[in-house]
Amino acid sequence: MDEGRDVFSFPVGEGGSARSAETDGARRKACSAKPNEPRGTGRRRTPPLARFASLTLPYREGRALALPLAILLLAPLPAQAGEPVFVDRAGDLPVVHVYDGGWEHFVGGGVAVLDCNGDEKPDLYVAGGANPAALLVNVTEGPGAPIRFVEGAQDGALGGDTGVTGAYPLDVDGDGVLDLAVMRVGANRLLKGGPDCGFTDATAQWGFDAGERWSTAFSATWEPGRARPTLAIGNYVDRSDPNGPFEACDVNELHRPEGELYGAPVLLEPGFCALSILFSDWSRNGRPELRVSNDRHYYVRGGYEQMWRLDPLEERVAADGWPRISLWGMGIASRDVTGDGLSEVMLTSMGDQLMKLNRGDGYENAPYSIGTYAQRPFLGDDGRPSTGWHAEFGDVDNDGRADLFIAKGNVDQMPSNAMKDPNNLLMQTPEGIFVERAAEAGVATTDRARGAALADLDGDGRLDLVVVNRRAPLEIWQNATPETGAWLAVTPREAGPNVFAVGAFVEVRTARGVQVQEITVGGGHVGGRAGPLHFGLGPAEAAELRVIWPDGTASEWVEAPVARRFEAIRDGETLVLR
Ligand SMILES: [Ca+2]
Ligand SMILES: [Ca+2]
Ligand SMILES: [Ca+2]
Ligand SMILES: [Ca+2]
Repeated sequence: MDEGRDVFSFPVGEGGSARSAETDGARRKACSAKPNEPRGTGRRRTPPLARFASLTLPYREGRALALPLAILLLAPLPAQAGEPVFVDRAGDLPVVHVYDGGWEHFVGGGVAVLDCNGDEKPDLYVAGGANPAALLVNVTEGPGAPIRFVEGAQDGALGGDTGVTGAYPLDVDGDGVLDLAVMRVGANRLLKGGPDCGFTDATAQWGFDAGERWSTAFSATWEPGRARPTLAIGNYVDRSDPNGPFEACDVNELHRPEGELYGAPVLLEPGFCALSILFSDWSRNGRPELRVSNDRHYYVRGGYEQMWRLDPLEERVAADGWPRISLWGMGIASRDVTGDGLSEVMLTSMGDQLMKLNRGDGYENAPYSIGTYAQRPFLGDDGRPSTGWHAEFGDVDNDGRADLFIAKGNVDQMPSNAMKDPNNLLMQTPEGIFVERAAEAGVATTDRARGAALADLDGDGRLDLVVVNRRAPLEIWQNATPETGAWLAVTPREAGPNVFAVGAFVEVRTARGVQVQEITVGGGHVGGRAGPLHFGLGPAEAAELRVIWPDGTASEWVEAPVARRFEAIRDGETLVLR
């Protein structure tokens, strides 16, 4: 494979039309078209739900609210207190960090956010592709002070590692210190976290089969009774396939612990060129499943979005609520948006970015009017379809409603898609509609964005933003939104081995209702975040919270401090907050 060859620019026969996500049988048929056959007429199909005048949003306590969406959309959007504003802090970085490299780094470019020195300031481990990965240690003076980083030590296991596509923080060995799972083109690594952001390579010590594949996705869950998390690795194209790269997707891997070590990986077959995977208890039945989002660009035909059950290990099929859909899957975000406690998913792709509403036993496409499809650049005169990568929900203005960031950018020089493709900051309105505010907020940059993260880097209660770009410098944005609402940031902890309670659901209750977030490891685009769950609380002056632990036990509701970051430690049926 020539590194310089733009294998992403094969003729797609779109005629400039939007590459809409698949929604029904008629459109699924297009999946089986040869790559150079025209797909569709170039006209947007209305997603099925948008044909209806109202969207029924399930609410807590079994109440249903019929929302006259069409009427709401005709009315002017209500004034939002505190429009989002971000301040550019990239110029203060100690290094100019760029994700770069040939074909194998057209994808990837993730960032892991974790506090690696215990000072409660989130630090960054940023993939570099052909460039060395960077460890950036947060030295911001305090809440509201300009966000500052220094370079972390590049000795030891970090060692200026190249070939890194991304990384995820998690505590593999249950010692209460976050470790790193590093995804690479070639052997992956498990790095054990130590004091002062020191990491040691524990790949062999933990018996982990590092492989030699092109890894682009990761997720982890704790299966009952196990001493270590079960790790899943998503792999992209099989570089050793002489008939590749098209229709040459590699298999994915499930690494189950045997005692305190990992056994040989179980291969998840078929693989369809995964670019994001996520363990989530999406149906809230206590049994997390593995969602795999796959890139149709390389599987070309026959592939689809996958969902694996763990026990027994098997794929969901159409007969149990899993119709086959195909998209150019790049990233997964997960959050309950409708208020029923079930997490929606946001799947990034080329053209339409697809939000799927969770109905408990399956999903349906969100109506087009929800505002998250973001299929073309909203700025400039390039009308070609967008390319979406990392997606993340976070309440940027703390009004109590999750907003959505999507990193956008051309694969490299793909002529079918926009070259100047601004990132999206989609702010959720009280009606549950998302409206574009990236330009107003100052974050609508048009470099080839890949990974990203929303995290409160200065501890002021407002989520800041990190964006990793291919062939352009890392961006740091400090949230300076005025008049934001109340907030809290909570880190649940319990006795090991699953110290950080991955798989727990945290509920926060105010006068306005209950919000829920699941603690997950995975998703995004080759990057994730560990640390407090951030809840915006709007006008609330008081809040209660409870934790539904991974074993299904629900704690009592306890009064939660507002405007504070704290731990919620499991103590029998209650919580100790500190
Ligand atoms: Ca730190
Ligand atoms: Ca650890
Ligand atoms: Ca919000
Ligand atoms: Ca902040």
